[in-house]
Amino acid sequence: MARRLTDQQRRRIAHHQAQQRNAVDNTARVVDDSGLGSEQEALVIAHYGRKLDVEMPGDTTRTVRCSLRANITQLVTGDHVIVRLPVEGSEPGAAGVVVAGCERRSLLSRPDSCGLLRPIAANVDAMLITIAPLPEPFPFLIDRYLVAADLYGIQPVILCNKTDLINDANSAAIEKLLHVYRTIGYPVFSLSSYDRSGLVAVADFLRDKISVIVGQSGVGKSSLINALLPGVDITVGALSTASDKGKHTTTTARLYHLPAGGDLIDSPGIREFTLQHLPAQELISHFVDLREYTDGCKFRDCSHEHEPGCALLAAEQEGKFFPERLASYRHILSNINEH
Ligand SMILES: Nc1nc2c(ncn2[C@@H]2O[C@H](COP(=O)(O)OP(=O)(O)OP(=O)(O)O)[C@@H](O)[C@H]2O)c(=O)[nH]1
Ligand SMILES: [Mg+2]
Ligand SMILES: [Zn+2]
Repeated sequence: MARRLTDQQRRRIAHHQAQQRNAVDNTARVVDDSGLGSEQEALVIAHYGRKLDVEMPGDTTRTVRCSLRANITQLVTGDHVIVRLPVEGSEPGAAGVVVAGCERRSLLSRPDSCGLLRPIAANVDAMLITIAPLPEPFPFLIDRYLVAADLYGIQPVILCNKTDLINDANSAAIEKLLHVYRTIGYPVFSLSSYDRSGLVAVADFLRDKISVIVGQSGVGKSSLINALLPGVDITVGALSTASDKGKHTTTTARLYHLPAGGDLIDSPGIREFTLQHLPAQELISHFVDLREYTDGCKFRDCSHEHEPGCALLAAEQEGKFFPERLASYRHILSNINEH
C-alpha cells in the first residue's frame, strides 16, 4: 500500500524531528555524575511519566529504571535512548539516567484530556487491529484505527481472534467484514488464542518488527499476548465483569520480546486513541480506497455529500468501493466535527 504524506504531515514530522534534535543538543551535562557509568544505547521497554525502564541491547534478562535528565522531551516505550547506568557497587536499586533520546522512525500519539498531543509509543512498524465475533465488531472503529495507522505511517493488519466462537449465526457477518478489508488490500489473519489455530502465521508476521496491538475491550488482546508469550502472565479480564468506566484491565504500556522474533507493545493508551486532533478536511486522505476519487471532485472544498460533480459520489454510484467505508468516513467525520 502506497503511503501518501500530506504537506501538513510532512511539516509536523519535520517540526517534531527538529524538537528531538533540540532535546539532544540541550542536554544538560552539569549534573552530579558520580556513580554513573559511560554512555551507552538502550531500549525503552516501559514508561511511567519521567521514569523509564530500559534494556541494554542483547540483554533482555534485566531492566534498569532510569530518570530523565532535564530538558529531554518525553520519551516513550519503543524509543532508543542514550543512558548512563549506575556503576557496579552502587546501592541496590540505584537508578540510571537517560541523557538523550535517539531519532525515531515513527511515533504514535494521542491527545490527552487537555487536547495536547502526547506520544505513546515510538518506532512502531505494525498495528494489529484485533476484532472477534464477540464483542461484535464496529466497522467505524476498525476504520478509525486504519486512519490512524495511515496517519502515523504504520502498517495495519486485521487480526480476527476467537475463531473458535464462529458459528452458523455469526460466520456470514464476519466473513463479509473480513472480505471488505482483504479486498482493499489489508493483510487479514484469523486465529484463536484458545485453541492456538492460526497463531504460527501471526508469529511469523510479527518477526523483525515492533507491533502495537489495538482493538475494543474484550476482543482478546491480552489473551493473544499470553498465547504468543508463554510464561508472561498478562491479566485477562472477563467480559461480564467489565465496569462502565474501567473496562480495560491492562494499565501500563510495555514492550514484550516475542520468542519467535519481533516485539509487541500493549498499552491501553494506544487502544483508546481518537482522531480529534486530525483536521476534518484531511480525514478522507487516510481512507486508502476512497482518496483517489476526491481529486476528481469539481469543487476543491467538496464535502462529498450533495455537490454536483462530486467524483466520490459518482464512484459510489458505479460501485467502485465498499459503501460501508463511506459510511464509516461520515461517522468518523461527524465525531471530529463535534469537537
Ligand atoms: N472463545 C474464546 N475466548 C477468548 C479468546 N481469546 C480471549 N478470549 C476471552 O475473551 C475475554 C477477553 O479477553 P482479554 O484478553 O482480557 O481481552 P482484552 O482485549 O485484553 O481486553 P482489555 O484488556 O479489556 O482491552 C476473556 O474472557 C478471554 O478468556 C479466544 O480465542 N476464544
Ligand atoms: Mg487486556
Ligand atoms: Zn466530492
